[in-house]
Amino acid sequence: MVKGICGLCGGNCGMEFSVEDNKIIHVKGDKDHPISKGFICPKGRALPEIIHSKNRLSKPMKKDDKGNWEEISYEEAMDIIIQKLTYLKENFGSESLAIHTGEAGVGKQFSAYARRLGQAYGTPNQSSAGCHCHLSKEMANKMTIGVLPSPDYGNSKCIVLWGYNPMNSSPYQMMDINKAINNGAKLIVVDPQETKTAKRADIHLQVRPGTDGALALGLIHVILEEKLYDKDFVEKWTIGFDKLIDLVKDYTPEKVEKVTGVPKENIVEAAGLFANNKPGNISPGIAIELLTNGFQTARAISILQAIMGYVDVVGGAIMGSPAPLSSLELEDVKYNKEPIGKSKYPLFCQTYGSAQANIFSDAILEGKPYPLKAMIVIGSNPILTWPNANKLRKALETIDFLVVMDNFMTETAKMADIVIPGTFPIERYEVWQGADSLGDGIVGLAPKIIESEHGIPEWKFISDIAKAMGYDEAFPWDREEETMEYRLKGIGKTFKEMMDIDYGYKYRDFEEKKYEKNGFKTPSKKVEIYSETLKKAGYDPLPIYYEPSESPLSTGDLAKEYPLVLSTGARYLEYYHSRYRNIKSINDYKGEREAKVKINPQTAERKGIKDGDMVKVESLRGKIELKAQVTEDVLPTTILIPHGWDDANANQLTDNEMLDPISGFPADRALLVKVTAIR
Ligand SMILES: Nc1nc2c(c(=O)[nH]1)N[C@H]1C(S)=C(S)[C@@H](COP(=O)(O)OP(=O)(O)OC[C@H]3O[C@@H](n4cnc5c(=O)[nH]c(N)nc54)[C@H](O)[C@@H]3O)O[C@H]1N2
Ligand SMILES: Nc1nc2c(c(=O)[nH]1)N[C@H]1C(S)=C(S)[C@@H](COP(=O)(O)OP(=O)(O)OC[C@H]3O[C@@H](n4cnc5c(=O)[nH]c(N)nc54)[C@H](O)[C@@H]3O)O[C@H]1N2
Ligand code: SF4
Ligand SMILES: [Mo]
Repeated sequence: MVKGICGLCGGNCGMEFSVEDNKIIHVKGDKDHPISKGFICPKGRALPEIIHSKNRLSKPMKKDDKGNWEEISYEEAMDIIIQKLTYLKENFGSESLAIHTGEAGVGKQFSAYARRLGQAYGTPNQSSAGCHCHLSKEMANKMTIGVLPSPDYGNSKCIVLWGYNPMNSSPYQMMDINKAINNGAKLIVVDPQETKTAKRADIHLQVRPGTDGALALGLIHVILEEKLYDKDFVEKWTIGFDKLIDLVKDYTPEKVEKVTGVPKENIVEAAGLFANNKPGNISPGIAIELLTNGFQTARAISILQAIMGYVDVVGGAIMGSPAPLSSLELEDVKYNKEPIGKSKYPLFCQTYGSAQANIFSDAILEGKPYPLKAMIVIGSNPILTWPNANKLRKALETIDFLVVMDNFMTETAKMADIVIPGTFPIERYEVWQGADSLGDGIVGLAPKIIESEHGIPEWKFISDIAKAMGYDEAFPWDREEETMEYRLKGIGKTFKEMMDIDYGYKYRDFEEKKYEKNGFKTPSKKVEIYSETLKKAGYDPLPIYYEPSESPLSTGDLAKEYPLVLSTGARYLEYYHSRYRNIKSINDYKGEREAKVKINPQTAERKGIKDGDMVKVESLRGKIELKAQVTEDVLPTTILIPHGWDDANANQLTDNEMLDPISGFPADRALLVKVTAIR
């Protein structure tokens, strides 16, 4: 048995691997891991089957003029790529190339290398899964309290899971959540769906999708009205509280019930529960970000937590910081053009030095703001995950040059000119980071468990392009161990030292109320209920609520034809975005072998739909056909569809035009659709 890290998701569970002849024979969760403590999920258990799948890509491939695939050598693939990148740079400027790393790159080394390649080549169009994940709420929290805090579940007295369902999405966190509940902590769930977790909650606030911002202001209203907030904290550590009082004045439980659909008694009760069971914390999930009002919603939720004084205390929301690894950013990079999206979403693009990939299809199809001619996509499957898939498909059909690096022939890889086989995390070294249940930061080096027999290590592919383009100075490393040595220098450890530790070491001990020493990491050093930064950038400085771009209230006429509110993408434990539909044990796990739309019995009856019937779901962007799952878990006004299925692609319904005005995030969780039975 060799110890290592699963790496298939961001959970970094500890695993023991039985290896024979460079093959993984068996895996099991390792009790010694300080965070996962022996837990593994169905994806982790299927790791040997995934890694050794016969469908795995094993050779670089090129599409010929007729659209047929031809296996080619790595050297030939490189020649084609280098020739094309040189041509593009000379004729259209470096900015005509975009480099995107997807979810598979989050917390993995290759996303930082890909950025470095983009910088060396001179394209500002570097992007990541952060264009539609995590960064909107992170930026909202940065601008409000300085960092996105993480909840200390184990010591909490009131846990609020807000558009977050860790039972499916972060199952390794359930041990701490269950422990707190067993110790008497209250549980509040905000979700349009009555999930298993919602069924266990003390209160389930079953919102209309996309109205979370109004609910947050309603909860603040009750807390202010009943004077339940932390007066000392608010006085000493916030700016703009008086303006908050004005803002929430109107958000009475009666009004908020009308907007959100949550009964007013539940709003009052939830506010009391959150305020009277100290300390509490709120976990905002992806659901509150994938909205056209997501950024301000994240701010309202952050402020609700802060005025209770729940930040940076045991059992509250911990303000940690990542381990100071050596940065892979090149310094003083100058670009000829701004990244795509900068003029529309300046704060987002500036904060993250990123383009906004959700509108790449417009740049490809219409040359707006300038033409995008080529893309290198590593560890992402945009056709199934980016908004407005019909438009994106058209764009990728017309793009001059598309390179996809993946482990499988995905819907996006099928559209590429060149496909490069990638590796899995256990086929390379990775630095992983996490925090134990006390909030202490842990950083570790995940060892390479087997050599890849098929794939090209991502860092090598990126580094080979860079070297062939003449950027040796920016990419001085020849061996993977050297790249890791460089990264680890920042934390004062050598590769060997880190390899000698099974599961990392604590780089930070938890310390309460760090803000008392240095203030909050905001311009005013206080919690910015009112944000000058937002005001200067032309946005509302307060956490205002406005209706989603499409909703029964904001677009009443549209709602006459498209009367149902659709939320897409709620996670299933066994699948990961578009991954693993080709893995037998995962398909067998619960027998969910196809996409199904969740629909309330009343709605189904009205439309003559029975459980298991095929139905058509249509939005202004497109339509898909899939099976109905008739269930009381959703309200009559709302339907839910999972994403990631190629034969019923939820993103054919989503939109890339009306995006969050601050972050450019798409409205994947609140759109209008109609459903009809197929006869
Ligand atoms: N198994 C598995 N785990 C994953 C992933 C995966 O694909 N599969 N993806 C990973 C990634 S990248 C991410 S970002 C996380 C996301 O993980 P979470 O943040 O937990 O997100 P979801 O499960 O997508 O949604 C959580 C809940 O939000 C509810 N919801 C839908 N619309 C709304 C709304 O408008 N308001 C509110 N309040 N709730 C709403 C859904 O019903 C769902 O129960 O999961 C990660 N973990
Ligand atoms: N409608 C709707 N759309 C959504 C969401 C939603 O809730 N609703 N959620 C959004 C969110 S939060 C996110 S994060 C994005 C994720 O969107 P993507 O980033 O596109 O994620 P995946 O579909 O998991 O695609 C990852 C690809 O990388 C490959 N891969 C896995 N590991 C590796 C590796 O180590 N190396 C390489 N080279 N390839 C690898 C996989 O085979 C897979 O094809 O989707 C977003 N899209
Ligand atoms: S939650 Fe599952 S997929 Fe994620 S690291 Fe743990 S075992 Fe692996
Ligand atoms: Mo995500």
